[in-house]
Amino acid sequence: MDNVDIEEVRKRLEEAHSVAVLTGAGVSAESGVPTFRGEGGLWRNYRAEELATPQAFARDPSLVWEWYNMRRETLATIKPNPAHTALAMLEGRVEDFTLITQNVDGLHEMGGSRNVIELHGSIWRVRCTGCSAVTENHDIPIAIPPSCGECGALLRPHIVWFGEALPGDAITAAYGALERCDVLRVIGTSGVVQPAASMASVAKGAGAYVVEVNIELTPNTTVVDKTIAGKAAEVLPLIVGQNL
Ligand code: BV8
Ligand code: ZN
Repeated sequence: MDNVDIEEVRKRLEEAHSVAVLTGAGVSAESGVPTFRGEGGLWRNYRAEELATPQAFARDPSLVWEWYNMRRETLATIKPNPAHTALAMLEGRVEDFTLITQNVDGLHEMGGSRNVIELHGSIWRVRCTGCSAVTENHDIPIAIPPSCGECGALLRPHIVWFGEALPGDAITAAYGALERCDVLRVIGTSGVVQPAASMASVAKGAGAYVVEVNIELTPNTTVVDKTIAGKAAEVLPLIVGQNL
C-alpha cells in the first residue's frame, strides 16, 4: 500500500460529487466476523452455499436456524471497526453518497452510516413464511423453530439466499448509484457472488473511477482503475484522512 495510491484516491474523492461504495465480508473481518470464503468460512463442515438456500431451509429449518443463531451469537459481541467508521465519516462529506453492502451483520449502520442498501438483507430481521410479515428480532439465541406472532407460521431469516432474487428496491437503488457515481470503492469482497460481483463493471461502464481495497487479488482487480492491497480497517482511515 503506497502513499501515492492513497493520495490519488483521496484527491478523487475530494473532487467527487457522487460516491458509491460496495462492501463485502472483508470490511467486517477486523471486527471479528468470519468471512465466507476465507479460513473459518465453514461451520460443522458446511459451506455457506449449502446452508444459505431455500432448499436447505425446507429440508432442515432447525439446522439453518442453528447456523444463524451461531452467527447472531458471534455478532452480539462485535463492534464496528475503523473501516466502518471511516465510511460513515466519508458519507458526511459527500453530497451524494450510497453504501451498498452484501453484508447482513448491520455493522455499517452501527458504525454511523445512514444511506445503506442491504443487498442481501439483514441477520437482525425475520420474515414469516406464511404472511410475509418482516420484523426486527435481536433474540440471542432465537427459539427454534421460531413462529410468527401474527399467523403462527414458521419464521425465516429476512436474508437473500442463493438462488433467490435480491429485493427490487435494493437493486434499483444500487444500480442508480452505480450509474451516477463519479467514484466507486469496492471493499473487502471476493467478487464471486452475483449480481454484486458485476457492480464494479457497471460503474466502470458508466464512467466512474473504480478503486478496490482488498488483502488479495480478485476478479474485480482486472476491472478496476486501482487496487490498494491492505486491510480495510487500516487503508480506509488513511484515505478518509482521519486518525480514527
Ligand atoms: C440471484 C446471505 C437470481 C447469506 C448471500 C449456480 C447455481 C445457483 C446460483 C448461481 C449459480 N451461478 C451463479 C449463481 C447466482 C448466485 C451466485 O452468484 N453464486 C455464486 C456462489 C457463484 N447468486 C445468487 O443466487 C443471488 N441471487 O442471482 O438471483 C434470480 C433472479 C430472479 C429470480 C430468482 C433468482 C443471491 C446471492 C445472495 C446470496 N446470499 N448472503 C448469509 O449471509 O447468510 S451471499 C454471501 O456471499 C454474503 O452475503 C457475502 O457478503 C457474499 C459475498 O461474499 P463476500 O462478501 O465477498 O465475502 P467472501 O468471504 O467471499 O470474501 C471476503 C473478501 O474480503 C475476500 O476477497 C478477502 O480477501 C477480503 N478480506 C478479508 N479480510 C479483509 C479483506 N479485505 C480487506 N480487509 C480485510 N481485513
Ligand atoms: Zn405470519
